[in-house]
Amino acid sequence: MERTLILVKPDAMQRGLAGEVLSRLERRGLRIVGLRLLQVDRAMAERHYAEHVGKGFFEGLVGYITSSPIIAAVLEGTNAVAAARQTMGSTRPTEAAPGTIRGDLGLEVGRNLVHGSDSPESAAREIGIFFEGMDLPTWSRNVDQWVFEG
Ligand code: DAT
Ligand code: MG
Repeated sequence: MERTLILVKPDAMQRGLAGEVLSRLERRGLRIVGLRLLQVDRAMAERHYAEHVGKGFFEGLVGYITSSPIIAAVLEGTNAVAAARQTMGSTRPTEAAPGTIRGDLGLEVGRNLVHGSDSPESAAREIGIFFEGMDLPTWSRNVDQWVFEG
């Protein structure tokens, strides 16, 4: 079982698409095990996007991700990282397949609605940033029914 860190980015929040974004991932079969509404500050943005520090689009990216409250979620399921990225679609919405979140709902790379971790290692690092010190619940699978264990 794998976990991934999802962010519902400011454009999705401002357009009233938070439920749509989470719903598509949830309907895929990923379960919510962590959820918060928060406003990211510059320090948190730099930590989260450390791999992009110094790139041409970095300042725009920080300005964007800090521009309104966002939702951070931890989703869990089989191959959660790859499954979420597939449901999100390619980074550039105009290259994302129809049927994906970005392919159906976006146009601009700088307004691409959603973040998803790119590897299990990134997921662990990013969950540590957004859910530091927080207990996440455990679900177990009982045949075809998900059972809450506390
Ligand atoms: P992803 O979000 O698909 O993992 P990424 O990690 O390469 O993509 O980049 C992080 C975010 O930065 C991406 O969602 C949108 C923005 N971004 C990436 N490349 C960009 C570019 N060439 N111009 C503007 N924004 C860009
Ligand atoms: Mg990325």
